Amino acid sequence: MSKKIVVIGETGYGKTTLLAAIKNIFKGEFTDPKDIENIDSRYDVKLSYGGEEYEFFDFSKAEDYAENIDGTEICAVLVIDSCEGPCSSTREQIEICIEKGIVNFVIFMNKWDLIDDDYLMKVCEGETREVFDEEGIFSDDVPAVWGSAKKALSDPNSNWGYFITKLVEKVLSEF
Ligand SMILES: Nc1nc2c(ncn2[C@@H]2O[C@H](COP(=O)(O)OP(=O)(O)OP(=O)(O)O)[C@@H](O)[C@H]2O)c(=O)[nH]1
Ligand SMILES: [Mg+2]
Repeated sequence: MSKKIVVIGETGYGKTTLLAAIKNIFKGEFTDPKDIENIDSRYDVKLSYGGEEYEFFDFSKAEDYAENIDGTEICAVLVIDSCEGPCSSTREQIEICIEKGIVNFVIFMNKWDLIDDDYLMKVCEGETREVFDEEGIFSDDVPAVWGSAKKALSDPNSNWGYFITKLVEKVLSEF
């Protein structure tokens, strides 16, 4: 049976772009094939890794969270736009995941390409961790990976692609 992973995050933070990059780098397939250029479309990605099948679900629409998360997911990847930081929907989405029984989270600090100063990235990551702590998830246990989904999508063989590999391997190996 496939292991399931949900990708959550505020609209425009880069969930669908991240899934497109993952699909490319891990030579996965779309369970619902759509034009890769059309990043507004909702699609899910399936890939094989280490003899296991994994399915990633893109929950771009708020109502999807409650309906489609059933707690069997091995983890939720929270995509943060590092220029914006966590927002009210971030908290709401984390709460829904917890209510549904998801216990593992990974933070993807996206849009690193737009931020020159690592200090600002650290501040943004810290603000995101605070939300987890306030929701009762000990944030020291939540891995965070910095990267750029957009850069990784356009240049998968670059360091940007490597950060996506790191993110996915963390997700697949830890949970
Ligand atoms: N500069 C930059 N832009 C990015 C990055 N990732 C995504 N974007 C852009 O951000 C915009 C939103 O990306 P999407 O992947 O559609 O975001 P989403 O989270 O799926 O949004 P919804 O489906 O509306 O919830 C697009 O214009 C992307 O090209 C990144 O790493 N860097
Ligand atoms: Mg989307």
